[in-house]
Amino acid sequence: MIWNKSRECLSRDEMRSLQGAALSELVERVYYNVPFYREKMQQAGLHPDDIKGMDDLQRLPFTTKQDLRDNYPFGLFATPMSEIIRLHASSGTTGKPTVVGYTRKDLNTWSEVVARTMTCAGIGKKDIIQIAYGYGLFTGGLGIHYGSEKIGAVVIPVSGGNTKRQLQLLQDFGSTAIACTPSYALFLAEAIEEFGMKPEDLHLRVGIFGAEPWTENMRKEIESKLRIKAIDIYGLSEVIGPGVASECMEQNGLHINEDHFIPEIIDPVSLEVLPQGAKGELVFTTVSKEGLPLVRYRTRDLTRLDSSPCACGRTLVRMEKCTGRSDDMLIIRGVNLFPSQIESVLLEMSETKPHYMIIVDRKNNLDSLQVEVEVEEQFFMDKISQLQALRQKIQSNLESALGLSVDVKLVEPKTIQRSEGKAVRVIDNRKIV
Ligand code: DLL
Repeated sequence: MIWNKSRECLSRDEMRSLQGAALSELVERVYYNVPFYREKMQQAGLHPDDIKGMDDLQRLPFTTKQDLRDNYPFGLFATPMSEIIRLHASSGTTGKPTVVGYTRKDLNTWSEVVARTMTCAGIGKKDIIQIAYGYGLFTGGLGIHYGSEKIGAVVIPVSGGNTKRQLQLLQDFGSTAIACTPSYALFLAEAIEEFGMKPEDLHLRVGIFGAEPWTENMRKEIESKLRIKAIDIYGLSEVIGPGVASECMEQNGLHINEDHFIPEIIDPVSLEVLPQGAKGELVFTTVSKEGLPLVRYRTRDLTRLDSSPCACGRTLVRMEKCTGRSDDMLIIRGVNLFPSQIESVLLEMSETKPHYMIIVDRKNNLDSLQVEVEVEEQFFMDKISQLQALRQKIQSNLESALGLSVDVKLVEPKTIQRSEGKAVRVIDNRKIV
């Protein structure tokens, strides 16, 4: 089954000409509606008439997360707010999140691309899908929700966490498909054993896992422990959310919905476009989005592209499973985290020094986040209860800024190793890559 043959099975030439036409239309739209893009194009000596097709894509300037931050919250929107009907957000590099706005057409596009993702994974009308991605500002829950409704599956909008209830629903409602992060899938697999349940008692047959990097080994473990097919799905809020790319049943690269999101691979240092097949940073131009269209958006995700034919019949280019990034963003329990977010919380507090170490671990398939923080000498002279209160204060400030639980450990001044070059702020013991 293919959801939309007229888009997913075009010849390479047909796709390129469709993309080219959509690209020149997009450039015209952003030039006249978004001052940021107009200025950047003018600085580059470009006018919309110069962008006639795909050959001109490389002439356009890049857009970064910093640009979104500089124009926080709605400065890059290309339609009036009256046309926007939904907002989502993801972590920014410091205090402010990255905000994404959708028009009604954008929500329809999103449902369409997620419906393709579901179909890619062999999920259809007869399935009961348990959506255990978080609902809320994060795009995972609601994104998969609308796509699942579009294909006509039975949707269980349980959201993330509450493992006992997840297990109960899996059993009582007979869920045949599950959507969550791959690490949570492994956690569930172990919880099933702990609760004395057996995977063969469940009806689960497939899972769509993403929002964080995972390895082939994790896939094998999930597939054998849960006795399901584990499909990798990729997306990012800025571009739309889930639905950007998905593996098909061949499990050999993720088909990118390139009629909506044109991919390029660049060298993250020289910013040169790399030839097909080379590994580099993935860049997207969203040609059909209205609310927040992005021109050559640097995802920071590292991968390579392959447009050779796929046995499934889709001709959409495939990206290799993504395992690394060209920046320092961490993904902990599916939540994006930049070390700079922690730093900005600590800098705002007079009691702490901006010396800290982030220690990430994965125990029983759940990520844990510990932050060691240096505090002023005097606090170690104080009563233990005062030290405890300070620890609690830092912890709750961090937790509310990050949306993640954090274990804070206070250490005396000068105990965190100073580095002579680039500061090492993160020890990641998870070994995902
Ligand atoms: O994680 C959207 C999503 C939700 C995708 C549910 C798949 C399933 P953000 O929170 O903006 O959006 O995080 C985007 O997560 O740039 C990647 O670094 C990482 N990421 C997402 N999917 C994958 C994946 C959602 N399958 C960031 N493999 C992206 C590796 C992934 N990394």
